[in-house]
Amino acid sequence: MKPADPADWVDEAARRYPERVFLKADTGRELSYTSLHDESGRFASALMRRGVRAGERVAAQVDKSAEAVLLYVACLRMGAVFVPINVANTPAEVDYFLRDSQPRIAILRPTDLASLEPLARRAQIPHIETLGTDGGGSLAELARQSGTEFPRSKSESADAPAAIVYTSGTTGRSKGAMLTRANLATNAAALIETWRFTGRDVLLHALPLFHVHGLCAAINTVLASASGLVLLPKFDAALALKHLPQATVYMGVPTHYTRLLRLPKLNREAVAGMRLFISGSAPLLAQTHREFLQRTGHAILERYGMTEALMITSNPCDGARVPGSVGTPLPGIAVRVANSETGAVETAVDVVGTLEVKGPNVFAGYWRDADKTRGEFTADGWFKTGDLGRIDSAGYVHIVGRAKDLVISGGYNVYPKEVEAELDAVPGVLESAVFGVPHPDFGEGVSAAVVLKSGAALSETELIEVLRTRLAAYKVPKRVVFVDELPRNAIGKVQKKALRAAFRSLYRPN
Ligand code: MLC
Ligand code: AMP
Repeated sequence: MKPADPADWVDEAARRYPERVFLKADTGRELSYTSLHDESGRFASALMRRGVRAGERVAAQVDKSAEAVLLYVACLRMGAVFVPINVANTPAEVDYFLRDSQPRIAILRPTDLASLEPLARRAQIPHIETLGTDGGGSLAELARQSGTEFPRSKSESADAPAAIVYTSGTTGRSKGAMLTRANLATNAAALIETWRFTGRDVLLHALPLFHVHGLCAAINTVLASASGLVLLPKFDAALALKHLPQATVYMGVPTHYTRLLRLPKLNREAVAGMRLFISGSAPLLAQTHREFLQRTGHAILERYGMTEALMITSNPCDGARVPGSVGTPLPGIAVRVANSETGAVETAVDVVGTLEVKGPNVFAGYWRDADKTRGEFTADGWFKTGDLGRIDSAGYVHIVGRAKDLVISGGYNVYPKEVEAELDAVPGVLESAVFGVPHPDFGEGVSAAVVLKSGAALSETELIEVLRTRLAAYKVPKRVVFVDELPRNAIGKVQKKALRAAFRSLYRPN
């Protein structure tokens, strides 16, 4: 059966289960599927009153709230392209996203209006509105004054983009991944099947809404299965633990699980009503898997995904959840291993190479960057993930590393190139290398080795402070070490492996 278009998820659920609770916020706010239909309709009407039409971009840098979810749902229903922006991004970063995505409207936090409006004006964005939490902001006001019905365009093509999600790249410049309606629809259907979502499920949502984990894997799966959502403003281990009794499913990054494990009250009783714990976005240590099982009786289900391909593989609900493996490809999706040097496809089991993926989950390309898009696909149309892995005899995928120079900190991707460019621009810095080493909380800690120009006197704190004005806080190195020279190989390439080995214990007191 063809999966329903995202525009129909809400109509369908509101028609069949009008009274069912869609969302409960920790503030006590509650939305039934009928209210979701009506309130998202008002947001769609409000956007249309600002001239937004199907296919046009709606950029949003807003705090997580029920209203932020309504805005996203409104975009899905009217065929507008949702462009979420991380709230941690600095004005310099936001400036780039606004100029690059060319939205019809930018929606900002009320507190950011004064600092960001000039940027949005310079980017020639026709409309700028604000959205606060708990009903604040000019867009929420406009929605209140708008009707619940809006003119529906003819059904959108399945290949039309539904969202552009920015992801940094090895070149240092972020690229917008265009996710189509079919990407969203088929991935939600595959996850419902694999994770056995039903209308009786309630997902405890503590992830940000500006990445595919919290937006697509979480919200879309709930919408497409007409299940429920308990929405927390952000991850806080104690708050999450408090709300677990209202939920049946939890999705998180490994840092969520290690932080939950630090709470003495996490035990079998605390998770008595839970059906499933899911982890992704970064490697889950087998040790975390084991500890969680011991404390709660739940084997965390690990899955693997990326912005350009949504969710790709998953361990099963029924069947072996193998610690250290990300499971098998989701229904309709194929994964293969290619030789990292030659690109030749490896057919033998357990051979390590670059993982490639093909299926209806794979994005339509990078926004306004056809060259970059071409470079990420093989000649026979497979998407090159840049992850290194092997497939075992049972068909389970094991990720063993990355071909791409990337640090994953607390589930956020940090591309060293972007951080190095900012470090190298600081007067007094000769050159730098950014790398990741084990970090007890974030999995990997973003770290920098810096060579100063002769005579320059810069401290670690000073460098970190400069970077904080340029980059989102999660990208800023937690530690900067000064070295006389960077380790290089015979052809002059910086040896990150040597840096990782030398500074392996940077965050581990010996
Ligand atoms: C916050 N900080 C981080 C950080 N998150 N630093 C490094 N890495 C991170 N991930 C900074 C804060 O700005 C703050 O800086 C300091 O660290 C301490 O903050 P905190 O209060 O401890 O952080 P917290 O707000 O609790 O955030 C931690 C977190 C969050 C793990 C809850 O990072 C998070 O929600 N991560 C999930 C990311 C995610 O959704 N990824 C999915 C990508 S999609 P200071 O110095 O100002 O105090 C994807 C595809 C897929 O990957 O497969 O899913
Ligand atoms: P992003 O580009 O932010 O969407 O991040 C995608 C990347 O996160 C992938 O290419 C992987 O490197 C990594 N990733 C996602 N899930 C997992 C996982 N379960 N285990 C290891 N790495 C993961």
